[in-house]
Amino acid sequence: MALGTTLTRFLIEEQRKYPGASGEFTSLLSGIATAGKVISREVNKAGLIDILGYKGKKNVHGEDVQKLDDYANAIFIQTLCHIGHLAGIASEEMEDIYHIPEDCPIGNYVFLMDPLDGSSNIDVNISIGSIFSIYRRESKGKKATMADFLQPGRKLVAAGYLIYGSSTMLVYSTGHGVHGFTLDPSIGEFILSHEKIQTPKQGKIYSINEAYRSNWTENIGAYVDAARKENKTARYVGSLVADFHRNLLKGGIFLYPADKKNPDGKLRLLYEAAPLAFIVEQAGGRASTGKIPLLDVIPEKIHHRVPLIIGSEEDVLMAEKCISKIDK
Ligand code: P6P
Repeated sequence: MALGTTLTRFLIEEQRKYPGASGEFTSLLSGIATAGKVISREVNKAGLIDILGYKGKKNVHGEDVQKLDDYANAIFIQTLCHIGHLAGIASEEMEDIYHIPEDCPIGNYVFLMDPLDGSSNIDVNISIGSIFSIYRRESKGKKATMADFLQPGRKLVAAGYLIYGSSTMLVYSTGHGVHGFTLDPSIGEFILSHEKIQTPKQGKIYSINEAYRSNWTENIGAYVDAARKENKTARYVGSLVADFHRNLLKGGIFLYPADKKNPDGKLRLLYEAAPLAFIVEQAGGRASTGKIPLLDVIPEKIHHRVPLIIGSEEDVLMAEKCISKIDK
């Protein structure tokens, strides 16, 4: 049986297409793939070893930290800090910037991640994911500065996610389309399975936690009622990467609006919303806060939260129209 196109081969062929390419992305994305394989192995045996259960620690947002969150965070740092293309790392699981150690070469990029999103689903065997972003650094000194991280999504040079589900997939874009690779665990290689992903312009799925309806501060309810009238079906996993990935492939819309409890929304701009917005725009979809394009939001702090409406272009436009109608 033919091997198919491995991630390594695809990266090399992509690099050849752009003569100016320095190979930095090739080694960064290879490092991300390696971290993904290690995390996939642990996630897939999480029920068998004592890696579950709360570590008794809370993350910067006051949420209980599952051991696997910490583990995934550490694996990405260990895998990427030696590559020599990063000046710093920021993570949903870390309060401050992680500066590349003195004994590692410093590079021109910064890496941001949600190392294991949806981790509350780990012990009930629901798909979870890692989300990542890469920006070119703006500062010139030896150490990365906060300004290197507080960049709008419009300035992303690469972004993507790993989804640990019925199979483990790596989906990423460097601004030249979205490509998906499925891990073949028998050979430990990511194989190209979804080249040039384009998301349908309209979908049949809307994805939102309707339990919060009475708390929504925008009139998202008007959109949900419109979606029901269009006979859309509701699907909500409660794991952002799982909901996003299904909608990316099949079409649909995911909404996590602001509410009275989370006036800025729950999801993080830098670690979740911006990278997925970059991916969805590259796939022909749309992402916004409901008011402005998501990629234009200027981060004020590294744990900046933002409302997120993302998915098929026509569905997101419809949601924005419903919201703006009530505003006028
Ligand atoms: P709720 C998981 O904790 C997460 O950050 C996302 O993966 C998911 O989409 C969202 O929260 C679910 O939040 O409030 O509906 O349980």
